[in-house]
Amino acid sequence: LGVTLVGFSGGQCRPGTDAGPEVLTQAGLLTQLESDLGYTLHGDTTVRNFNAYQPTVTDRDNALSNSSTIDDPDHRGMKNPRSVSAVTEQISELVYQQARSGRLALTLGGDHSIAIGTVSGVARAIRERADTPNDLAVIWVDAHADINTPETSDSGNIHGMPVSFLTGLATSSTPGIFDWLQPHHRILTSKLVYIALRDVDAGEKCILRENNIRAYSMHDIDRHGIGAIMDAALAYIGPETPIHLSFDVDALDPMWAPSTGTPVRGGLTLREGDFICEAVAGTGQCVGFDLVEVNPSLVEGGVGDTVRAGVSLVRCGLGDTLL
Ligand code: DIR
Ligand code: MN
Ligand code: MN
Ligand code: MN
Repeated sequence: LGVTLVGFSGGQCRPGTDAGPEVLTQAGLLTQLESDLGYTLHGDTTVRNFNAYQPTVTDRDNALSNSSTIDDPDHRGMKNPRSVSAVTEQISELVYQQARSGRLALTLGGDHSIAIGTVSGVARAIRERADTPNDLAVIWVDAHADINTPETSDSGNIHGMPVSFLTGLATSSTPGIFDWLQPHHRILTSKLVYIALRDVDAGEKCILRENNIRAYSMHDIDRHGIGAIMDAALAYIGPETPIHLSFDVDALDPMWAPSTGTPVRGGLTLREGDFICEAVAGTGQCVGFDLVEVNPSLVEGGVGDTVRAGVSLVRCGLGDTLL
């Protein structure tokens, strides 16, 4: 198992998401993966504070700045664009190294912008690996589609844009702002499947429709049940295709996961979330897994419920079985 712990919150506006990996590991998650599930952990099992990470600044705007904090003005409406670009570039390389070695790449976030790094790193590794003939598929479990382009986004928060950069629907050649993303990092829109959507922006709905992207909303789950939805999702992807599961904890109903930046009512039960993870693990095709958007600083009563939910999701995704 290749572990990457990403303390980062620059893809959205609420501080605290950077402490997600800390609270998950303090709850014993990594120890449980070793002792209960029998994994050997590789990678860096200490949390890295990517909020403090300073990008190498080469562009004209920043050459003038002498301050110790990054001068990172908005670009095409994106907030913290240089910081998020530099952090995701580094994550991409770390996750690539793990996936290239044939390890399942587990990343604990951090906000969902970090998936620009995780998915790109895994996609690149899978292209190079001889044991994986097909390109990577991504199952994005989220209340949100995270497929805004900089131009369609109302918020400017990059955690609402990772899928557009990963699919090439958004590109940038501006130095220091996602110009590192190359074709070998990208995934096809035809290999993307959404589950648990219920808060999709108007511009994102157009993008999903125009690109004929496979999406299962909460309505579909209510109508058919999570078992039938997972059967359909996995049949669409096919049995020979490696899968990256990117799980935003806000896919769960706030009853189960209240400590997250953008909770939306009417979400998955914890059992439905666990079932999704178990179903993906059961295919034997899972090569990458992210759990993101756990924010310990948001809820009066503490982060306990959300952490317990997160631990459960990761255990299920890594092959824990009920019996
Ligand atoms: C919204 C919210 N669609 C945006 N996105 C969130 O900012 O682009 N993603 N919260 O997780
Ligand atoms: Mn390959
Ligand atoms: Mn979300
Ligand atoms: Mn998300």
